[in-house]
Amino acid sequence: MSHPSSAPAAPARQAAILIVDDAPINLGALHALLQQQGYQTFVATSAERALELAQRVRPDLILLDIVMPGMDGMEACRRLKADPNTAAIPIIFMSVRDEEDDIVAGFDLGAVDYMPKPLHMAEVCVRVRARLQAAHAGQAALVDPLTRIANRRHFDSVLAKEWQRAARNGAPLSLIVLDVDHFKLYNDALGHAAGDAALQQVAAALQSHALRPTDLSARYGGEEFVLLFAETELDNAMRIAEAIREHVEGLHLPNPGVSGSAVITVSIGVASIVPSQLDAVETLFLAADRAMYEAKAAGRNRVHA
Ligand code: GH3
Ligand code: MG
Ligand code: MG
Ligand code: MG
Repeated sequence: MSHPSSAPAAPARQAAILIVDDAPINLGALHALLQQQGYQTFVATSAERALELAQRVRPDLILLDIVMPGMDGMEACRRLKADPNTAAIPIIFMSVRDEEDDIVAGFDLGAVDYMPKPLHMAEVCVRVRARLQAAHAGQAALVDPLTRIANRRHFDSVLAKEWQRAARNGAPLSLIVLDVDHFKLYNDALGHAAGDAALQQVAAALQSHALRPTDLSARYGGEEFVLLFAETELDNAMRIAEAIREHVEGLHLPNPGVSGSAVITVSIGVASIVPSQLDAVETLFLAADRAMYEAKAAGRNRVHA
């Protein structure tokens, strides 16, 4: 697909839609319609093939037929929702079986919508657009608008899940809590806009050290950030924390509010725990937070555990 070079702004990324139906005539009609609407489309004529494609292309939306030979759409939905890589993809069921029971079962499995067949193409367009917008808004609710990394709400929900998972697996969970040093003085000297820009740079530095898909960096509030590492021992987390501390210092963002040739630095607390059923999830956070305050008290621009 080509875009006219005179376009005023870069076009938003096309949403990718996976269409799953064993009847080629339905598949063809939906494919033509959605392509014409400007979506990137992928098609599968079986649930097995759909699962494979969903893994590979991570579509933004799946239109899923229910009655298919082999695995049916209900089972495909169950498997998509059970896999963390595909669980968040919204699914719209399509079926001639429009009895109430099927609709309820579909929603129970985590589908976001249900379109009875025969499909009306104008209605398909409206529903697809509505679901993509809702998913986009849902994503936005998890992101800090200034730094574009995860917000506190998202972090808290991931921490709760990772805590449970680590408790089941007997694996260590590590947490970094990071606070920008003398940031009030930076704001006072250079203004709030410069402060915002500095926070964006610190967030980008932090995120560049969250390398594995399960590592999560987040802005916890103000000038405080957190980084969560599953299956990570304390000494590894300490190494990463030290690399982040050096990285931020190396940004050389002068802080004229502090005497001398001071630059923006961060104080970092690190904690690691193998969760048990007896501990509360707050334990880990409190330990990292305490270590961060020790780093402050010891002179800032350092890592404590
Ligand atoms: P310390 O080294 O002890 O952490 O000192 P500090 O000045 O960083 O700590 P303090 O808690 O006194 O001040 C935090 C400052 O961070 C005050 C606040 O204006 C600033 N801040 C918090 N959120 C934002 C933001 O979103 N943008 C900007 N520009 N400043 C922020
Ligand atoms: Mg069918
Ligand atoms: Mg603070
Ligand atoms: Mg601070």
